[in-house]
Amino acid sequence: MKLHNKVLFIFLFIAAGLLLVSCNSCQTNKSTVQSSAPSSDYSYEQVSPEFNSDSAFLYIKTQVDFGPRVPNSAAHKLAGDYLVAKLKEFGADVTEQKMVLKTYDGISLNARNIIGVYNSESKKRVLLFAHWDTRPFADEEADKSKRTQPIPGANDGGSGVGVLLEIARQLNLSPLNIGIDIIFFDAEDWGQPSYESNHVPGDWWCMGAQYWAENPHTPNYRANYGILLDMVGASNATFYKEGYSVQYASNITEKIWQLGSRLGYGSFFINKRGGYITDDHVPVNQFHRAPSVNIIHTSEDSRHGFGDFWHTHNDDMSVINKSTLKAVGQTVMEVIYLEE
Ligand code: AHN
Ligand code: ZN
Repeated sequence: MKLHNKVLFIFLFIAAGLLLVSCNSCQTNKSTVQSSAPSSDYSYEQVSPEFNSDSAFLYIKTQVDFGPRVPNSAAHKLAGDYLVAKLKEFGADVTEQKMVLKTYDGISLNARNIIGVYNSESKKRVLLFAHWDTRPFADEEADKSKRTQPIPGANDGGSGVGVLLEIARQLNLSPLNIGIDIIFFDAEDWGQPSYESNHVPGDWWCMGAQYWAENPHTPNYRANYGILLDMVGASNATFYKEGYSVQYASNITEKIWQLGSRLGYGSFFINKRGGYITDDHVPVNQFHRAPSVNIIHTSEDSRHGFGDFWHTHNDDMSVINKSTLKAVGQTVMEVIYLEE
């Protein structure tokens, strides 16, 4: 080998070496948990695609912009049509249950449960659900004159739906082989207002979920498990292991809380028991449609345990926080993408 060929050879050898080193370094931040996430388990590698909290935020804002989604109102009709259109856009087979439900005060509600199905043929199924209606009365308002007006329902109603719409978008981009059913239940929030003194006996909360649990969209519907998202968008939200969730679905409850921590969201998923909360997962559990977990924000800093803005006019977009949406959305996605 001539001298200048030798120099060229050595040069190429060094250049190739440098290229290798730079390629290795550009891969170091791939597929590990985000470095911004506090206290994450760095040995855990996320399998699910990235949940986009900007997208979830926008889906909440769009719902809120319709106005309060109270059954029988124009805003309710428009918001319902929007949810059907989005689920279709994201590749789900959409069916609707339209039914008339009687309230504690004898009003007939034109209610709709909105159901998006992925892989209807699959036997292994996961049910993801949230309520999409908003409370017709701000009964937790301090000012009595404001209590009879409906709430914006950004967190209570909007947040669970917004997170599930973003999961639907991701399911369309990165399809799973298992079956996924997304249900937006109506008429959850029509419980008798706390300012009324004459208590009317009956189950006035969760009426859409009760209807579906008794009359599922497919006969003998069963899912391996279910996850309910209720009030999952507020800043510094805390999620405790809710009573019925532990009673009916302890394994999946443990799995969700463990994965939440491993992904770096341990400040949201608190490893402690919470109270029993009447919510849409109760009829779903009681009728054995799916052992179901409720991810619901509770805190000790308010009178009722659901945060100061709960069932008030303050439940608007200003309470919604993208870090919370990300924590919940990514954790739920991790649970379902691990099923593959
Ligand atoms: C009760 O207050 C009995 N259950 C809470 C369920 C709920 C209302 N979730 C949102 N709004
Ligand atoms: Zn509510």
